[in-house]
Amino acid sequence: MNRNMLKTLRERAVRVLKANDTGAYTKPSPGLYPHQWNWDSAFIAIGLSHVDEERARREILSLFRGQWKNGMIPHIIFDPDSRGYHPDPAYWGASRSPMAPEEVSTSGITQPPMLAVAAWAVFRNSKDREHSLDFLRTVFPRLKSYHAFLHRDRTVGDDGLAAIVHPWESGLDNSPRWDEPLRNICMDWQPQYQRHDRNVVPADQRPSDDDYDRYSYLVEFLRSLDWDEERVLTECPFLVQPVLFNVILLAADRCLKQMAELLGEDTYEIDHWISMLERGIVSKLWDQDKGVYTDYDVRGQHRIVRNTIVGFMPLYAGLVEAETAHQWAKRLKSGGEFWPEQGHPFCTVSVVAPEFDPMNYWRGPVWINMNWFLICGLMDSGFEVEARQIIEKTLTLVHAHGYHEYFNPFTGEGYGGEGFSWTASLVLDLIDKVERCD
Ligand code: 2M8
Repeated sequence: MNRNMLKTLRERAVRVLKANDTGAYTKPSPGLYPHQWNWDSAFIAIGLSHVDEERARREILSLFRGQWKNGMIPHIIFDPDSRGYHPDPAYWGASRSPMAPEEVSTSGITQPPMLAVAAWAVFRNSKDREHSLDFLRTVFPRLKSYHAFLHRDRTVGDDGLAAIVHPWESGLDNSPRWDEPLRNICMDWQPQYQRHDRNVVPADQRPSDDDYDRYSYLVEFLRSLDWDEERVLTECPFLVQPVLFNVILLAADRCLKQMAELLGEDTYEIDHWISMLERGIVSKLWDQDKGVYTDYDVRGQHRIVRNTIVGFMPLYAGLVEAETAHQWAKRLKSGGEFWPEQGHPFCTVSVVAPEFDPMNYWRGPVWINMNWFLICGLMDSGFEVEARQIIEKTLTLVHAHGYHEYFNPFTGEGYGGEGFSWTASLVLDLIDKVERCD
């Protein structure tokens, strides 16, 4: 990749992040997402660590403003001055829970726990050793309490896997993986709400009305339980153990363990979480017939078999044997399923799957964070050449089409929110990876 291109990409990425910066945290894309999101801030901090480490630390610290007394870090912390997002704080009614923080308004659910991964990356990329060690000392107990919440309040049975209670907790909201568990919800009432997202983004790029009815119904249902986690787990009609969420939790547990070792903290509990999760993912989510990983629908009591990019995500946590990793690397590259000929890697849903839609949100388009997970996984598994090729393709896509939320895998056209923060921040991280390889 030529230096000028990398320079331009870096400058533009920094500009996007500055434009979305509120000082304490960065909005994902202020028009569409005018508040702070959990895993967005984690991705953002990873990118910021390459340009401004103090600001990267602040991005992470800002998320703890919203931490609940049971350890949960909510998926949204609301900006009191921003309107025009559904569901708003009143609709969530999070304050009905005695666990919710008093000073800020938040949602009542969480998101994939990328935070410890980000905190560890920020620490490792830091040049200011003293401040970054102080930072680790501050975040460690809070992160541990977040992970304890997930391992304690979000596990069902004894398989060690964390369960989610809303598709928004998966981060891949309208993925075809949730179609069936969502349709199986019997809605006892019609939720009352108004969508705002389609004032900003065309309808064919966003979830359907039926999806939104079910998302909103679930929020109303969980609100009616006053967000009592015990009741949430036993009564919520949507309960799923997702591959990606658990793979991220495992990677994050491992980062937490490294922090503990560095700080001289006991690792007994974390070691237990790690071994339970490793076993749970491999024994429950591996689909021998399909040769990929699947999610598990706890309410329906069966695996969710859909042909999406998520099936390959255990590469990110190094859970895949060399032979399988080799086959996957080949499958991802050839056959046009996830990487169309003349097009851009990776489709979030296989091109041959009936649900594939190149324009609609999590139902086909390329997302930079999904590419990033696979790039990291390929690199860690020794597939440097393949990883490098995907980095180049990803950076070329953003260079040609801009910092969009997601992209058409055939044409590269950008969709969704404009000036999207995690696209910008992960571009910064990919540039760093390229420069390290050179
Ligand atoms: C999208 O989700 C939010 C709800 O959380 C929405 O559609 O309103 C998802 O892509 C999610 O993964 C992301 O964190 C969020 C903000 O970028 O937007």
